[in-house]
Amino acid sequence: MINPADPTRITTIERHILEEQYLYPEATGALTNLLYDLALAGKIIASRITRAGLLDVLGRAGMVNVQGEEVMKLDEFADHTIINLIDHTGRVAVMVSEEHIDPISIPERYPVGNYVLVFDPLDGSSNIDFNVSIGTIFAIYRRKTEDGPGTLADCLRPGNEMVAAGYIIYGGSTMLVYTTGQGVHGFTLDPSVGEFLLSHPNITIPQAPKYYSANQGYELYWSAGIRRYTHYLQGSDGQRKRLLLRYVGSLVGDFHRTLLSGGVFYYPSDSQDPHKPHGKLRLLYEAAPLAFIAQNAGGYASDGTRGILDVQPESLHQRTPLFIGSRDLVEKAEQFIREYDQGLPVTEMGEN
Ligand code: FDP
Repeated sequence: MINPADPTRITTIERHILEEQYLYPEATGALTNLLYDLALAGKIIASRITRAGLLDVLGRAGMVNVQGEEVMKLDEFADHTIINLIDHTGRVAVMVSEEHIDPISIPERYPVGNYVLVFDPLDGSSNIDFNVSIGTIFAIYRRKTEDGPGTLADCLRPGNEMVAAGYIIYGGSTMLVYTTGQGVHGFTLDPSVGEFLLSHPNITIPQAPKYYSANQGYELYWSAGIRRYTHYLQGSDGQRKRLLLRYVGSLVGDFHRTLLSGGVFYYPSDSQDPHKPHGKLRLLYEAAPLAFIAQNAGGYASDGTRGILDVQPESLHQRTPLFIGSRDLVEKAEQFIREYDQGLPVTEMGEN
């Protein structure tokens, strides 16, 4: 954000993160530097994405990731960029990436740190070929074990133990949005100076929601509760003013819009694939970081029955249904699920 009275007084992301650190005199600076490493990774990935067509990196790399999906070249690039920028810094004990089946250890020649980084290097990758917004999602935890290499137990943590989370969206412009629990702040990359500048301080989800967002192509496979909830959002059951539909199919893009405009994004479980009874999105590095951001912006995220931040992960790549955005709309989804999918009496639902 540029001060018109003095355009030299700009708030860079580095300054903003440092000023948050000064609130904690005991802080070592490791978290500050880790966040700044991620901002740098975002700049490098953004620059590569911008030149993707020219560099001929679009298309598949011919490999299959741990989720059984084809890996694209940009996914690998983003994954390697983050790991290579962070593994030698002495700031993290272990990392988790969507692209790696196991936790990523710190090479023995480097010091281990006190933090755990989980990330989805390039989310929404099915959109890469179509020049649609994609993003990087991350969350940071303090390690649980005392010392030595980080362990699986350091990684399998409920979101309510998170110390920071954020995402970088590569769209018309590149933006980084993060929170350490002190408000949610958005920075826009100014390509002319090569730095993220504060553009959206203290983001809160607007009171009046605008959009709902879901892939209605799956409606046939949705439960009765989800179908009725969708009709509620559309205003077709006469209970509320209708919301408009927007769906990008890139979680970061759909979440970013929901955060700024109000509304709800949901990717529920469906009956399409019996091997994926919990929807598609990953708990650890997709749902939980965005849930932490939503909560710090006055919103809420649920798996349909409980807060996402309360879910204890059992495995690194666990999937979860996700309902996220304006608190009242997410709570309404929980109510519809309770009434129509779990058969609880209406008296337990409160008003609907
Ligand atoms: P993608 O497969 O393109 O990587 O988690 C992956 C994700 O995208 C999310 O970004 C997005 O919200 C969702 O999947 C889209 O899934 P559908 O194509 O099933 O709607």
